[in-house]
Amino acid sequence: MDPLPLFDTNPSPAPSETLEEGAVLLRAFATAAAPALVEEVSRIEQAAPFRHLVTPGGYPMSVAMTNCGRVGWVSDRTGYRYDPVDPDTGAPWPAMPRAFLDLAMRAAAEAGFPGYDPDDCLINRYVAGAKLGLHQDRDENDAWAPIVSVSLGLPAVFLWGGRRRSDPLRRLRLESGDVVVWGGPARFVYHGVAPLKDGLDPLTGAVRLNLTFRKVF
Ligand code: MD3
Ligand code: FE
Repeated sequence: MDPLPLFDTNPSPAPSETLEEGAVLLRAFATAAAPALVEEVSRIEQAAPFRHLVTPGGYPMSVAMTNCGRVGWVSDRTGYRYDPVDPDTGAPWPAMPRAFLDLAMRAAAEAGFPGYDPDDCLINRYVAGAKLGLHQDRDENDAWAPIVSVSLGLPAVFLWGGRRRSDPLRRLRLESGDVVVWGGPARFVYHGVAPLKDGLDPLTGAVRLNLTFRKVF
């Protein structure tokens, strides 16, 4: 009998795939946990409702957002920041659920970033037509720790380029349960999400949810 492959700790059905140095795609890594994660999102939104943040330029984003964790990412006319208080409720953000933390830690470790301890989970909610323009995530002080992204519900086309806005874009279809870990040298690539196509997902209905875990401090 063959020895057990003790070196392979990947519990996902599909092998991991390196997108570029520092960026790892874990197909279906969150599929088993997905119903529990979606359930936690509905609890979080009861305390910290989804809202359309306004950009510094004055336009409401088409993606609705909320957060859980020690801080939350917010945007308003004054700029972008991580805030320990939800400006819409005046209360601290809901605590990060154990199931969120557990999944983010396992995914980060799988991608080569052990001991991940995220401060924020930003939750993005897309309906048909919602999109995220090309941007970099650069409001975090820790520039090496990964951002762990978990897709739930309707599929989306994720766009990512390079460290310059003008770098060519690649397209990647992300489906429910897919996880991408962006760390180290991949941390500052430009990325965005193409307008969501309408559809119905058995878990989320007419919606795509994306969790992005962030190490802020
Ligand atoms: C690559 N969210 O919240 S997740 C965001 O699907 C964001 O909602 C998208 O971009 C979404 O900021 C994309 C994948 C992702 C997230 C953060 C990254 C890729 C990244 C940060 C650096 C590089
Ligand atoms: Fe981003």
